[in-house]
Amino acid sequence: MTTLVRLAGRAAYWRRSGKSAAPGGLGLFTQRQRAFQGVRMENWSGKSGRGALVVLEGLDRSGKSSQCARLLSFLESKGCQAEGWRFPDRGTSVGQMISAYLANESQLDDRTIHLLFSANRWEKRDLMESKLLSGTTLIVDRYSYSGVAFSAAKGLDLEWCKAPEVGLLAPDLVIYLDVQPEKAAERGGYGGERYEKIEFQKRVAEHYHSLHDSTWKVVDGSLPMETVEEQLRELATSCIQECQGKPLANLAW
Ligand code: NYM
Ligand code: MG
Repeated sequence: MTTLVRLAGRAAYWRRSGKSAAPGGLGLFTQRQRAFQGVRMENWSGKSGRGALVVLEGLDRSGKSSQCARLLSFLESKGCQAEGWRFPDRGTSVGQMISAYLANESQLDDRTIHLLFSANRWEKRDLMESKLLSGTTLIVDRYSYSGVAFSAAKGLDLEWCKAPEVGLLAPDLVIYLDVQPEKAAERGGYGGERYEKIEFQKRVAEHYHSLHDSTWKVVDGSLPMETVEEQLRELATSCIQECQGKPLANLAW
């Protein structure tokens, strides 16, 4: 009962903005899941179409990385050409500066680190575009929305935070894994990096909420892992099929 009340509360939270958010959008799952078992995958290799840009967002320890990995292996097992990406990409020289900052090994001004996170996406933009155009679906763990939500949670102006993201590729699908900050904090490995504090994560959640629009799919990340995984499979499958024939777009907020 308590759980039901809490879930209803979370759904209402995402609907309240009047932008028709998504938990309700997943209401048809039981029925559609059955149809999904038999989905035909022959159109997935992207020979004629482009890949989809699928982004997972959420608080630290909301389960994004595990779900990205699960989704990727599912897609690959179905013959879909797909790659897993994440931001920050700590493998570049910009990414190494970000990584040192997150590990509290260096100090940077709030605006400077914000722009580095953005630059880290810009340095990958062309490669992302060519992968997508050649038919590869990208499953991306964090994107511009993390950039804005985390920096705005420090008190930076929201519009200022959005500006450097304009012109990056627009995702075909944004999935938000909704987990309450207190729940996320109970999960293993929490607290090791800068930003992993409950009060801060609450502010990040508020900014995610103000950023989301009706295209986002909000999935309850506190459900069992397999349930979340199933929902993500269906969302990604539909997205990959629906984006065929649609041109790539730029992020415009
Ligand atoms: N983060 C991530 C930002 O502050 N801005 C960004 O643009 C991105 C992509 O970095 N706490 C924050 C969110 C996380 C941290 O991400 C590292 P991860 O997914 O824990 O490696
Ligand atoms: Mg983290």
